[in-house]
Amino acid sequence: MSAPAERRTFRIAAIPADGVGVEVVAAGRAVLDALASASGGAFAFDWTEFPWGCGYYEKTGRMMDDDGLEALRDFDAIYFGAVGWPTVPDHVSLWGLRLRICQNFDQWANVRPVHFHPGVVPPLRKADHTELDWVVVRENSEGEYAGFGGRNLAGRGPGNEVALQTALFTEKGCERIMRFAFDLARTRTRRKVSSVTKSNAQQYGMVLWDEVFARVARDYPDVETESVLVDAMSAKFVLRPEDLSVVVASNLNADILSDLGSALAGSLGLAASANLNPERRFPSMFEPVHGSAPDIAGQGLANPIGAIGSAALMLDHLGLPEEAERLRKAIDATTGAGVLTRDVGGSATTDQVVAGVIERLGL
Ligand code: GGG
Repeated sequence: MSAPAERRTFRIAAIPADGVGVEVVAAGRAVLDALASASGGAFAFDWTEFPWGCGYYEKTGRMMDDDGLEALRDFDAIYFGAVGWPTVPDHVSLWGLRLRICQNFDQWANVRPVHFHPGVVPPLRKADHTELDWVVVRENSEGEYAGFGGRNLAGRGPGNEVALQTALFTEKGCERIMRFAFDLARTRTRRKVSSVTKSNAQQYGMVLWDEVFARVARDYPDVETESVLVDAMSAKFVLRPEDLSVVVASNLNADILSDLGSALAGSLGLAASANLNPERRFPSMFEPVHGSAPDIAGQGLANPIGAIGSAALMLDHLGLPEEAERLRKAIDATTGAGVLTRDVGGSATTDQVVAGVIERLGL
């Protein structure tokens, strides 16, 4: 039987990488394939899996192939698991794979939604916290993760070593992530952008960030704004979550805040993310916020909701918003029915959550 004329086949690169990354990428693929096979041939996924990660490093001395970026370049999207394993130094695994892809493909906007999930009782929920619905927008190409610095610069010996880690802030880099955050705020019920820095102590890059934020804000008079120091914002996340909508921050600050946000929503295992190249010159990458969790890897205990939520973000990106919405509803119906993994107080296995989501897709 031939496929319908308008059938769209999306070429997706899957990189499960390490630990629970393998389990949650398999989970997300199973859900996406179920959606595709129920689409009556309207769309399909053509998966290519890459074996990169710490196991690959141990065999070859490389986290990914030297020509790996070339191999990825023409995919419609990348679906990523998690990177890191105790046998490889974390900075080697992170820079050798995840950051290499993010930076070379100019995935400068890392979008990390944080919200309550039905059925999940968050650790600090207060009676008056009726809402927790944010998007953390992380500058993903420069800042503290620009990769500039060095060690032992003055030739000092052991015990006297000196290390320098330089953060890079460019006016263009700040401006594009802020415009992205403001445009996103305009699509949300609460039109507000909170900018986060430590500009009282870091007087160069983060003061530039503040100045660009004030300038860009003038182009969005319909959007409420605030500038908050990162220490105060950490407290605000806990004490006044209902007062936030879009939070824009540098690479390091947003990395930390989005983990805090996911923990406040119940677990890191729930959190989805998209590393976007908004110009679409390069493929974007979709991955759960969590890492490889060596302590539970391979036991069927990983929470796949973050990875499945990332698959929904990928569907949005591929131009399938109705399918993305259908998937988000199925995720909510699954957690709402109490099909929960151990990290959020349940006893379901990864596979049981996947089966629960597929069952609730309404196919
Ligand atoms: N799936 C996300 C992941 O593997 N994270 C590992 C990690 O250490 N990430 C640091 C970062 O987000 O920059």
